[in-house]
Amino acid sequence: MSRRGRFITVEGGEGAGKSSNLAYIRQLLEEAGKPVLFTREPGGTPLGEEIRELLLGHRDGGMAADTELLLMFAARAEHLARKIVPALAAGDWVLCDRFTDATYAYQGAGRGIDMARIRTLEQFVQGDLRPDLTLLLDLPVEIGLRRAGARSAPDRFEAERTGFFEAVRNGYLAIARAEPERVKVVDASPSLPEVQAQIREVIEAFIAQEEGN
Ligand code: Z5A
Repeated sequence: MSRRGRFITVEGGEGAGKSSNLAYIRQLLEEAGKPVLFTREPGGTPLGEEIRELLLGHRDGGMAADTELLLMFAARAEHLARKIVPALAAGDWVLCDRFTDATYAYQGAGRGIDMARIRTLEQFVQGDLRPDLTLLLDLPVEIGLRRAGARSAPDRFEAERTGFFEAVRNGYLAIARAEPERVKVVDASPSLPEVQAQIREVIEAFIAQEEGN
């Protein structure tokens, strides 16, 4: 595939402040003259948003872990085919709220699904496509849960126990340790302006590096 745009993803656990910071990242990219397509997972397309409803719904008994995994990748296949790949090919920069790192963190580290099975699905659905840059908003679980609790009623994921979120956080940090070039860890525990100062530094460095290439 010809890839003229860049693919940036934002990840983090509960209450990490993704929503609060995505608009800021978009603004930084647009100020630098990059055409930005903003999207999210699970979701991003009409069918993907329907799958999101199934995944986040408050339904008795939830769903089997494998069902959840396959629905995440079903939504992703649709998202890639209809939105992400065409946008990148057209030269847009795609800014995505969560992507496959979330599957490794939530379904892999959190639910205990074998990482090798996730890797197989990743390769099947994405081929060689991976994000160019990932910002991981990291903070201690108890601070995140306090922030999220103050925000709204919990969805099916948010109602999980603390141990689950500790595993998710560790899963994300393991990815960051394994791929330090792609995954930049932002300390999301200080005030919003302090978090944004770190984000600005990461985004400016990435743009400078891409423009140098
Ligand atoms: N999921 C999955 O399991 N597997 C996958 O492959 C994918 C997803 C792609 C939905 O995601 C769920 O899907 C998610 C993982 C799963 N489940 N969970 N949990 P989502 O991204 O839509 O859901 P979310 O995690 O709830 O994201 P969010 O809405 O962006 O929330 P947030 O990161 O917690 O951000 P926030 O709303 O901006 O911040 C929370 C509160 O903290 C809010 O009141 C802010 O005003 C406050 N805040 C933010 N920053 C600060 C600072 N710096 N100081 C003080 N207060 C702050």
